[in-house]
Amino acid sequence: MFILPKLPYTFGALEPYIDALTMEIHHDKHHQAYIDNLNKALEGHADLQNKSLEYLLTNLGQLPESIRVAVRNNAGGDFNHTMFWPLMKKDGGGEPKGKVGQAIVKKFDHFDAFKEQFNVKAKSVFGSGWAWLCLDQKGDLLITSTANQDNPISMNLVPIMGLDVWEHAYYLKYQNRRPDYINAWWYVINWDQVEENYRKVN
Ligand code: MN3
Repeated sequence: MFILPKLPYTFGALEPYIDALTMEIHHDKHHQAYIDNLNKALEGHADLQNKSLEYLLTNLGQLPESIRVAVRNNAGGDFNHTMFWPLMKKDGGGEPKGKVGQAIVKKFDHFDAFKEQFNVKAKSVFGSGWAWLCLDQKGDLLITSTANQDNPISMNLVPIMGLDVWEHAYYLKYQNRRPDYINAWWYVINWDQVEENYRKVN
């Protein structure tokens, strides 16, 4: 059985950039629903119930066809949100230091150039999805996006930072203004967590 991880801060911790009610519904309702639906999909599949989310998402082609779409969407939803919560913190923001900061400057020349490219990617997701900073198989940084709850690990990439641009992540406060939400998100990003994710693979 998969269970909902605790939010590592209070619902209101990211105010005024992300409002408390959005955080509460996003975590307690949306994330919980992915977990409930994943557990339901895996009922009767004892061999898959104790696999990790990473295993499920990197072996989608091997799953029984009858549950493949449900697992793709809901294991993806669980994995993405579990990764997303610690990527934010109260009094976050600023520019990354450490190894990932160096790697970003090396790849994109300047932090602002990186930020601009990431913003363009996040704004251009059509419908629901995510923007990501990933490492490719050579260890090079790469900005990409996915639709729905797909995760780059299913495409042989390693995500180290991700931004949820589903409307449920911002609609209460920002309505149709996704670019305003994206701009606000840079004030709560937790670079320490991005650094930790980067160091796990570098
Ligand atoms: Mn979400």
